[in-house]
Amino acid sequence: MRIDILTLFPGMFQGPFNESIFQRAVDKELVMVNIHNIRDYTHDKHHTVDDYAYGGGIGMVIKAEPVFEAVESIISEVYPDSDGRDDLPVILLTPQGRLFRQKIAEELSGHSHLILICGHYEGIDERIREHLVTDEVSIGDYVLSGGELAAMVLTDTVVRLLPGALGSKDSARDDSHSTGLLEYPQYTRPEIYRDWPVPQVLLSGNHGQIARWRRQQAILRTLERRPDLLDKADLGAEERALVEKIQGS
Ligand code: 6GU
Repeated sequence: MRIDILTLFPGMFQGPFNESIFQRAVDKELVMVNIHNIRDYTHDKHHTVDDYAYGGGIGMVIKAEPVFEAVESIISEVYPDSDGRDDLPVILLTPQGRLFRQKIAEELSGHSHLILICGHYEGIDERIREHLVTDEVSIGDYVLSGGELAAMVLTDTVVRLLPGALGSKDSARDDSHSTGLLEYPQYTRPEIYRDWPVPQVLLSGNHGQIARWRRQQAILRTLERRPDLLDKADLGAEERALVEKIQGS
């Protein structure tokens, strides 16, 4: 997968992409991430990326030209023989976008190429939204000072889903949210820490019993903390009945 990120603050992407699972995915060539400074696509002496808003008001607006030029130059570099591809997501990170969820990450992880545009200041020229962007994504109902952190969140979430990114010991299968449930509690050695023992069932060696306990814990935990998730969770008839019994009592 190739991910191109357009930003006014390329330095923000230093640290997070050079560690851990993400770096492993880069090393294994599962993903290539290119950070582009929007300022590099300006032509005037002052490298102007923003300007006053027509109609007045406080705050500056990101200009259309450098953003169009950046996206078009990436597309002509990657797809020299065509005008790009109809299915290439060009995603604007903005609090006005659709709410980012695991489902969207799964959908995006199926593409071979993503272009992400980080919004900033008071806004971005509306023609970018209308004629360049194919999707707008927000990572939650709060306001960040820019789309960069949101782009990192999206990139991290998508990259760890790529086959091979997690290594054989880890797995995305039981992740909170991929099952529609929160994850079950985990323990490692020692068996008793202070006077807190590990639940006996986990030491039993009975894999069927352990699997059932974990599933039950995941359901109870979701019921306690995020009951809103249960409506859409993939539960068996017995599990559904258990939840309704607890909810009803
Ligand atoms: Cl994508 N951008 C900004 N600026 N704030 C946000 C956001 C994005 N998602 C949540 N808050």
